[in-house]
Amino acid sequence: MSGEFEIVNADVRNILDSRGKMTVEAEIYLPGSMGRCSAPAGASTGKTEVTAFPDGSAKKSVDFFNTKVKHRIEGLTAIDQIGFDRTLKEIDGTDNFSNMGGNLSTALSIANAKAVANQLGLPLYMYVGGGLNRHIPRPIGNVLGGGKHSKNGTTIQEFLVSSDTSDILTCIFTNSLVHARIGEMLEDKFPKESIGLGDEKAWTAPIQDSEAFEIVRSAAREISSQKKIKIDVGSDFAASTFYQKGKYVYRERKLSKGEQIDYVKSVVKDFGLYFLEDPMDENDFEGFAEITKAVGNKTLVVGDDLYTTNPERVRKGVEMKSTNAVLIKVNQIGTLSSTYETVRLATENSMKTVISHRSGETTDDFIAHLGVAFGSHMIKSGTIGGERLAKLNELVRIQEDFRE
Ligand code: 2PG
Ligand code: MG
Repeated sequence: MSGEFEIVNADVRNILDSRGKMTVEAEIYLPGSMGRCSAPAGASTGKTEVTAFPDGSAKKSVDFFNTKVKHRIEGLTAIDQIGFDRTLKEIDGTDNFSNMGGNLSTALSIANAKAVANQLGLPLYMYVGGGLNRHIPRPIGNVLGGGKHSKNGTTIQEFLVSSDTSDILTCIFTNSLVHARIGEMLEDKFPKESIGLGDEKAWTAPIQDSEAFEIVRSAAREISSQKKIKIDVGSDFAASTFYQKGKYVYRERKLSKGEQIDYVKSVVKDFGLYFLEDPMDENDFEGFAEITKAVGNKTLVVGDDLYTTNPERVRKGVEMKSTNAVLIKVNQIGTLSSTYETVRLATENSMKTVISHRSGETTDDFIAHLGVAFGSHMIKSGTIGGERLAKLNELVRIQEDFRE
């Protein structure tokens, strides 16, 4: 049995991500199959994420692999995913993957799972996730934004939409119609200027946050009434990115913690937000809890930088009732096994999970499979752009399997 799943070769190379920056791609070979995975990279990273690359260098990750990792993982039994991931941690020797880089460990860990799934003749979503109920997550996508994902955009990072239909193709197409409508609205507003796209292909323009909420709501309403599909609106504040010296610093004003909580509550109410990510600084578990208490019955309050897919931090969030949902990004924690532990912990404590892309992506579609395997409530993966649609179109294909 173990022969069939023995790692006979492993390789890593540098490739480019959607921002044109270097990342890593890993390949794990078994006697009769291969698994390949490339890792994405964030721009608005949480402080407690594992290190993406040693000294910020994707090339150093490859060097580390060739000298320290390759000979140690060749010969391992790939079907023991926990053992494989534990070995990666041992080789790295730190608690945040700062020697090999969490992007290398992510690529290796997922490539290993893909190799086994391929050897078993199963899609990745069927192989991963034992004990969790499989479910097709509903796509939510960024249509307008700023923050660290563009220059001179809004202070708030993302304004998102999610069409409330279980048919994935209809959902992602309707989301993209809202994106297109927003483009037209911005063209009308700035007839003499060219309007750009941010890292995730959401529109970016020199507008105020309040105006962005208005634009997204009105575009969503228009498309909703045309298509007769309810469209939910959401936002990722990524509040840590504009939290400075105890204040939330917007372009036009600075808010104290109490004022930020009031402001967040008011936008949730005024714009009927269904999805609300990182409205407070990443260390303010208590501020999150206040917001969840106020709006959590109707709104998904999601922790991203707050939790960084870390089981310890999610445990704290459960105890403090900080949120009712967790954003899941494998490269925040560095391995599939640790990610699974976080998802299981969240699910057992009635927190919903939202699987997510990063702003710098590759065309790898593994998050579509993990979202299904983990029974995630939603998948955040943009609305347009090849690297975003690689995941969303894969979800269209996966849904066909569920219908057979
Ligand atoms: C986020 C992500 C993805 P980044 O904050 O949720 O949208 O951005 O990958 O830059 O952390
Ligand atoms: Mg976020």
